[in-house]
Amino acid sequence: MFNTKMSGLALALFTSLICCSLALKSPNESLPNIIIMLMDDMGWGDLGVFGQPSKETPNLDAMAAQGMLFPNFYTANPLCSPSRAALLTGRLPVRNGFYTTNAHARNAYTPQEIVGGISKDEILLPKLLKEKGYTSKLVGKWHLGHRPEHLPLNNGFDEWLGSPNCHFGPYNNIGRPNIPIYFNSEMVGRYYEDEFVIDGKTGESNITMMYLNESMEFILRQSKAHRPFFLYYAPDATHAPVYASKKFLGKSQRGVYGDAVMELDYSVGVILSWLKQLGIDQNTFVFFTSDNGAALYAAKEGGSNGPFLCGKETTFEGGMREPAIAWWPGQIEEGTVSISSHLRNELMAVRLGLYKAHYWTWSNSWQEFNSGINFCPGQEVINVTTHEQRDHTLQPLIFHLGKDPGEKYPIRVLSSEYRDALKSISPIVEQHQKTLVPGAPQLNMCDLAVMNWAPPGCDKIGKCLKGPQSAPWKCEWPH
Ligand SMILES: [Ca+2]
Repeated sequence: MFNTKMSGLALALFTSLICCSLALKSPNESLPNIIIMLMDDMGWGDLGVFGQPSKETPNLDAMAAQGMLFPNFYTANPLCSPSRAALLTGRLPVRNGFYTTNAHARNAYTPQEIVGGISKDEILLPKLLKEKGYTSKLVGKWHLGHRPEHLPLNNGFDEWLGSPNCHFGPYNNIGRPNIPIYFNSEMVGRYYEDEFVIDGKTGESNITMMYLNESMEFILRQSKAHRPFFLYYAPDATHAPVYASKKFLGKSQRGVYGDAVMELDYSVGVILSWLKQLGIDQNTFVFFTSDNGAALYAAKEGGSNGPFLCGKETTFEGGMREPAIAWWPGQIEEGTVSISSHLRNELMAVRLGLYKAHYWTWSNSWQEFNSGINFCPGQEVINVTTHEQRDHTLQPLIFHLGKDPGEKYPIRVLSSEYRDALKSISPIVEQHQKTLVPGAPQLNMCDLAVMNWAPPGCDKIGKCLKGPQSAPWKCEWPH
């Protein structure tokens, strides 16, 4: 929500780890490969290592045992596009333009009709790495805009297999086109068609396996060529409509969502084994996380945020705190846990040490809530999970996340603990507000003419469609 703001913690961590490592190495030593595994809508509570009772993530649990677990890791934003834009730019969505000014504190992203996308003025991680000689590949969902200038190969990546938008559908290709799948700079098909089918009834799809094979082929090719690589592995099977391949369907205790988690866990295991088999594990930094918390409103198609309040689309812990594991044999000590205090500040909420202050609260509107959309099912907390945007800026709600990770018991305003916490947090908020230079908002305008009617390469496979005339309007973001 303040989806206009957030922390660049994710990228700051990667950058500090990687830059330190680069600085420590002599010029003769090869540069470390980098793999960021970004899950879609997977929650903190979906991993066995964080207590998921079904214990269906043995590979991620082993990865944590061999590496470093981050129980306090935050995304930049509780929604796909702004979170991913922040990850790749290292800048808050309000700075990199992934927000809207059409209404106050709304969640905005890049559906097919969005006109904007990642600004040409932003510097993305693969662009920085290219200067060091890296080859970069995206496997999976992009979500930083789907018009040609916004696509991955025009923003620092060398290769891509995946889609520019969420795999919503199927559509009829008349009022709305099915989302294309790209191979590098040209489309090779559309979701729900040919080999990219997702069976709406069973949830069966081979796409996660396709992404795994593509990732392994890329790693092998770079390894053989002795070229440093950056693999941004961003499969989207845990985003509704969730899907899994036949081998995994029905195997979990948690329905198709759990099957998708099992398949992704399997894929992570295969990739880590592949690195070992190729003898490059000691020279590859792997970081696993998710773009936002589990979508509780998706009911059985959504995951778990463990003990945390609410989920995707909210700035409560369930929306912002993500599962995270760093793995780099020989560099990161086995079985370590990082609980270092960190700072995350934005207009809606700020965390400092164990204290979190909410300056605004909102789950979703009464209108939406009454129509059955609930971002906090079973977790209504009076004056906290509010259904109107409630302004607490004069007297923020403060929680102690150590004693109260579920954000259910605000600290009494008249207590010395409250006064002390606020005294520490206020200067940080002031500093943030004083230094904030908002980017031009990219998520304000929509237009049906910009949808994926005729992406590059459509003529070669007979998949070009005819769209309507341009008729832009101000996008509406309901929550
Ligand atoms: Ca997401």
